[in-house]
Parts: sequence; structure tokens; C-alpha cells
Amino acid sequence: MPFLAARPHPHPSAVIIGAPYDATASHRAGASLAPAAIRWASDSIETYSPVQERDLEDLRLADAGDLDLAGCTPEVMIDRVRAAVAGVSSLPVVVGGEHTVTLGAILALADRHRDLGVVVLDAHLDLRDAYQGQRWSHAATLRRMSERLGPERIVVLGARSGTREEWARAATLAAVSRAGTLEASVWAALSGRPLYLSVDIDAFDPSVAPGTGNPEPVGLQVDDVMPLLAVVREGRVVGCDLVEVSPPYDPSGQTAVLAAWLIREMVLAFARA
Ligand SMILES: [Mn+2]
Repeated sequence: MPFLAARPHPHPSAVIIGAPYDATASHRAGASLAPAAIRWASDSIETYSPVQERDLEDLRLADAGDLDLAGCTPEVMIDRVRAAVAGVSSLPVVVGGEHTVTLGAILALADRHRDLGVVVLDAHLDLRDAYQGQRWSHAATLRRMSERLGPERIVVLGARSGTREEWARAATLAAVSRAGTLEASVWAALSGRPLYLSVDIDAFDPSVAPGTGNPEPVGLQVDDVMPLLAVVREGRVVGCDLVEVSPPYDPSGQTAVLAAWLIREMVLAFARA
């Protein structure tokens, strides 16, 4: 079952890519089940956004289905996501899966856009050099990203969890904030760049998004990030993702519905007709 309003198009304006992978989950697994759960949940929301006054039916949204990532090492998984994203000439929308899937998308888009900037919504800094011996752990996602792009091109919003060492390292990023919005000075530094937006669902408060592997108290409300979407859409967004939904911890299905809703809002904000 494809995502809401998605159908085959010869020249799509946005392409959903499912990345069902959770091999490095440190606490509670299940994110590999998220692409299917989010597609199913998307059937319960409308294609029209009254906030943006835009409709998915007016775009050419395609759904490429899920990548075959079962049993892959993180390195092979990242290569497969990278190849899939590199094959999309419009807006790739990666649906994880754990946060390491973002690295495949970033690597593909950094090849295409030398000055790529990244905005990450995440409760966790993910700046460890390795976790449980694994350099390609979802707890090291931002560290690997900053090695590829340079920390000065990365902004983390909704951040509220990390080790003392990670918080010290976070000072090298363009900005790190517990808030869900970009300060004007930060946006001024980023807005000329092609941008990638990565949304880890655990940036939101556990009362809003309980279905995730590592819930962290005192998070964002959905209204906190709507101004961010409006600001980022004024730039040139070349890719986005939504990661870390874990259906086994989402008994009411509310997290999957929120994820589908956020994907709708991101596609409507970022896809070019
Ligand atoms: Mn996280």
C-alpha cells in the first residue's frame, strides 16, 4: 500500500523511499516496522493541509516502496539508501528506520550539493564516536554526519539528551537548541545552502510521540515546529526524512499518524510542482 495520494509518475515531484532498518537500535527495536505502519496510518488523514493551503493531489508524489535492507550491515544499508536517494532527481523523502538511514541520504546529496546544510530535529545529540563498539550506530549519526559535512553546517533542534562529552562537542555545531525553531541569525547562515531536514520523531514530547525506541521527557509539541517548516520552505530543500518511529511501542497508533501527518506537511512544504 503506497503512501497517501502517491501513485506512479514518470516525473515525480517527490519520492517516498522506505528504509526499514533497525539493526543498531540500542534500547528498544521496532523501527524497521515503521514504513509500513506510517503508510497505513497515512490513509487516515486528508491530502489537504489547511495550514499550508496545499494538497498532495496537486503534486506528483510517488512511493518507491521499501528498500531491501534485511540482514544488512550498517555500511551496506547506508550504501543502498545512498544509491536510492542518488536515483531521485526531485525531492527524496526517506522514511526510516533508525536514524542511521539518514547517513545514506546525506552522502548521496552531499555528492550532488557541495555546500549542503542539515537541520536535524532530535532529542539526542548522537555525537558519540561509537556506541557498543559500533561506529555506524544510530547513537553516532550526527558524529558521522559532521565528519562528512563539517559541524558548522549542521543545526540540531529539540536537543535535550547527551553525555557531557557530546554536549561539549555540540558547541562546534552551527547551532544546538532545545527549542524547535531556528534563530534568525542561524537561518541567515544556512538559508543560502541547499538544505536537508531530518526529523527524528523523538524530538517530540513522549506524550505526543510515545512510539519510539528512546523516548526522552520534556520534548517539543507539534505546534513548536510549524514555524520551522514555514521558514525552511523559503530555502532550497533538497531532501528530508522521518525516522525512529517504533510501532511495537505505539499501541494507539498515534505516533504513526503524527509521522504521516509530518511527512504530508514536509512534502507540501518542500516539493516543487
Ligand atoms: Mn533521537
